Amino acid sequence: MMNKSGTRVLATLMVAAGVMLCSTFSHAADKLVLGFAQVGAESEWRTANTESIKSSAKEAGVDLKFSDAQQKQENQIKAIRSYIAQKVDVIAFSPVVESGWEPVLREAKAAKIPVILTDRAIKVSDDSLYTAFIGSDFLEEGRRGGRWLEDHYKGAQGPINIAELQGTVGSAPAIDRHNGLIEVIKSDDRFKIIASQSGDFTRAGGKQVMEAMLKSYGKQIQVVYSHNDDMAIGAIQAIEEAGLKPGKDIVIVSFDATKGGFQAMMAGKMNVSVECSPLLGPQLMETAKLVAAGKSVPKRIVTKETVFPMETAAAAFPSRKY
Ligand code: GYE
Repeated sequence: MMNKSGTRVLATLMVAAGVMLCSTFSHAADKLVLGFAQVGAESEWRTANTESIKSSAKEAGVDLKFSDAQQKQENQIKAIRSYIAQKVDVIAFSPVVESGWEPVLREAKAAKIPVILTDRAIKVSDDSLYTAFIGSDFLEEGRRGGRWLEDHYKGAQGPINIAELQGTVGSAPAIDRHNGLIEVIKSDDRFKIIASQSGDFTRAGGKQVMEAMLKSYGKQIQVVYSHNDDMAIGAIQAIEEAGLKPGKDIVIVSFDATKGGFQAMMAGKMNVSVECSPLLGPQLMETAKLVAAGKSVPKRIVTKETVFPMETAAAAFPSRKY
């Protein structure tokens, strides 16, 4: 038998449960609002990444607010601030560079808006400034490029001169694809990086830097280690215009494995492309929904990837999605 106060407690509990149910239901009826601050449209990889985010938001019924920072950190910071002002449910962004994010992320935290990083990592002293990071392991990608070189030049005599086309200065993929290569070749003194410069991940940048490097080093260059396919494609043009054969006179190692990269490999002009998947949209939507519902998610979600040497390109090409 329940006494009077017991009945009151039960009634209070039922009301509370009712309120909780109502708020859960009304929340579920609302669309999740996700503010996404994209880097730009600098490469084929990036275009595929944007497309993946937009189409998976639509499929997942997420209200996506999207902005393009034209490869400028200040624009990305502005976009994040505007998402905070609009009180979106979740903010996601692909940080153009690694450093300089603490102030704006502290603002998001103060506004209790969870932040998910996609594609590129950041350097912050306080890890609680973001909830999760979904993307590739660029250091491992760099090692894969380095290991392919070790394999390709097994038993060959040195020196093997490398010209490096770096991605955007200060960006996680540029830093880590460089460091991954160094890690593998540092114990093999045949390999020498004789030139290294940024082409900002663009085709035009790759072509321009390659032209200058060919002028300074000419036939001394045996390998081009390009941080993405777009710059490699630009470099291939410069090499051909200089009367040399890319893929033969100069070995081309690249990253992303986009359709453009595959076409270059099938034409025999690019020797290998280390895969980096831009198809992060579905995982982002899934994670954003969990985070908005207060569920815990893994801090680090690593993308699955492989390596495509040119001999494998024709067979793999038909099933490539970007
Ligand atoms: O490799 C490059 C793009 O962050 C992984 O950015 C991405 C890189 C990608 O511009 O093509």
